[in-house]
Amino acid sequence: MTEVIVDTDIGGDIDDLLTLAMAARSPEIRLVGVTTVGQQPEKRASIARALLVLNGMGHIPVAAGAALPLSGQWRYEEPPNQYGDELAHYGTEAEEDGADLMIRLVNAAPGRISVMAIGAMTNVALAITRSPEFSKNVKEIIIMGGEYEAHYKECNIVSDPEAADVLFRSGIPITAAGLEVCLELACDTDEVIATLQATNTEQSRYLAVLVKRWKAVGVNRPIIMFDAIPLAILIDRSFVRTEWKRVQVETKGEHTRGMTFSLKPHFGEVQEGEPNVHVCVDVDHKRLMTMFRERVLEETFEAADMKTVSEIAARAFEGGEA
Ligand SMILES: [Ca+2]
Repeated sequence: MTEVIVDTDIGGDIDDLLTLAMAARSPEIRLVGVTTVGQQPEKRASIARALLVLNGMGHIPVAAGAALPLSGQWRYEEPPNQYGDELAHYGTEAEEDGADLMIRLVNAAPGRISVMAIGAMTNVALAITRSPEFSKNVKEIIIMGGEYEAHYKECNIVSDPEAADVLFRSGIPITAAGLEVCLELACDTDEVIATLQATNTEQSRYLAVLVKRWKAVGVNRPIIMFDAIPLAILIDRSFVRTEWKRVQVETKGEHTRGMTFSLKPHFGEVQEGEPNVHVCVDVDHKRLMTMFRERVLEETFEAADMKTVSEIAARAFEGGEA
């Protein structure tokens, strides 16, 4: 079974929360840790930990990670919008930060753990630079990040271009879902809230409250489940079709800083350097949205071997990390 660390800026856009909920309800993977990145990472960790506790997974370590990008300054202020004081007591209790938790888990199980990075790549870059063994020991890193069809500063890369650059140069097997393959994963916010309320479980009520808080900030678009694609890849790689490309991150350009770059040759030119990223070029959006609906919104999905939340917890304890 695929063992997964979710590295997330949960509390910002709402898809992180809903994706983590789906990860907790997916028997194909085993969550082994959650790390947070972004402004006020402790509050983000509380949001994640409360969700895990609701799923009987309170023993899974959650660590607050980088509060600042490698450059020392975020592009704009974006404190977690879904946090409420009622979540304060779901503290992380972790003494290590996000990067150190990643390093500890990955280096203790060489070749076994995948990292799903769905925020800025800061924690991942810190893990790579702090531990010489990390890059060799991590199984793979699957990211939501970049834009591979157009010139666009996708949020997870532009938030910390230097960190993304460290990752893309690391030699770690990388799969990337760029912005262009995510946009079809849109769902109506009010319908999501209504469905969660109708489902009326402990988890769905929690999710509904947080989706409402996110909506109240005034995001002028539907929910887009960007971050569900890396999870889908971990559940079943046939969700996507990829192309093996050489990807670099622009860190200096006046107009291009934070863009991902991959040469599209007109005359057979070959880009310098070896391919380093499996870039998603096609995604089965319909199948993914059906899975999201069954597992998170309606909770109608019951895997044969995962009938109750307590069984989910029991499975996780099998790994001995409790
Ligand atoms: Ca995210």
